[in-house]
Amino acid sequence: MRVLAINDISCVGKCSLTVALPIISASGVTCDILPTAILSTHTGGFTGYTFRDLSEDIPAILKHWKSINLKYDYIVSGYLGSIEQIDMVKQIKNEFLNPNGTMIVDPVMGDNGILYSHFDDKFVNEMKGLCKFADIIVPNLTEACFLTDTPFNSVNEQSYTEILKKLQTLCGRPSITGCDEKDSENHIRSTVYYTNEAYQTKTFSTEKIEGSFHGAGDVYVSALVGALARGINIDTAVAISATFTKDSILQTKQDGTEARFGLNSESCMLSLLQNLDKASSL
Ligand code: PXL
Repeated sequence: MRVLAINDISCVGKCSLTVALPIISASGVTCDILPTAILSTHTGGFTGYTFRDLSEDIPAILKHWKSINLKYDYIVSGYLGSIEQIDMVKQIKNEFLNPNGTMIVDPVMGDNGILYSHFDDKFVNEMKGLCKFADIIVPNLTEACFLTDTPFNSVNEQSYTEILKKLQTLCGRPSITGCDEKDSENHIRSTVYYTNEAYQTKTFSTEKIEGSFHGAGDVYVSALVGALARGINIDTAVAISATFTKDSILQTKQDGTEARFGLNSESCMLSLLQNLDKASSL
């Protein structure tokens, strides 16, 4: 299996490609990368970061790849710095995804109800267009709200499946991460998603670790792509990825490192790989 991860390189802060490459590779599949930009740190929680847009380099990279007949089983896109790059991802899907391949779009745009720096309504609109090119989309709750024109502060537990249904107008297999729920004792955090069977909604829940943690979405989608590329079914892949993300958040909280430096997933990797192995031998 060959995966292409399209995302930025944030040199510090453990997100985008510095998370995608180790996790997808460790999952046991080939991961090639297309960097969209190089930043000294990511944009969430740091000021004064550098940002070099790599759009100019991408056409020549793609031309070379075409000349060596590269094709991918999975393409996963993440942080895109401009509308021009959204158009490039559509072109990459058309030219480099195998006919039976899977396109996964993580519509990275915001968190906690607000858009990240550099993004605006026009970008959100274009991102809706990119989601239509995807087989699977993995927005967090904030991004799901922007994609469906739902006011974030109007959302409650009952809204999740409604928003998921609205997302289906953009993509056949949407999911929403970071959905908070309360049961009688614990706060829980869920991923709601559509399975392969049409119109069936499912939920996978873990305990909620209080706090805000940067890069959790990137950790989740990277493990998900790794699991799917290993041939693991969507239900198990969601469960493995959400558990890995929760374990990484817990580790980060225990370590007491600053949220903006990303998740400490490193020590959770062994158990991720064991879970992947177990699931692929079933
Ligand atoms: O984790 C998402 C992400 C990826 N890349 C960059 C970011 C962010 C979120 O802030 O700034 C550059």
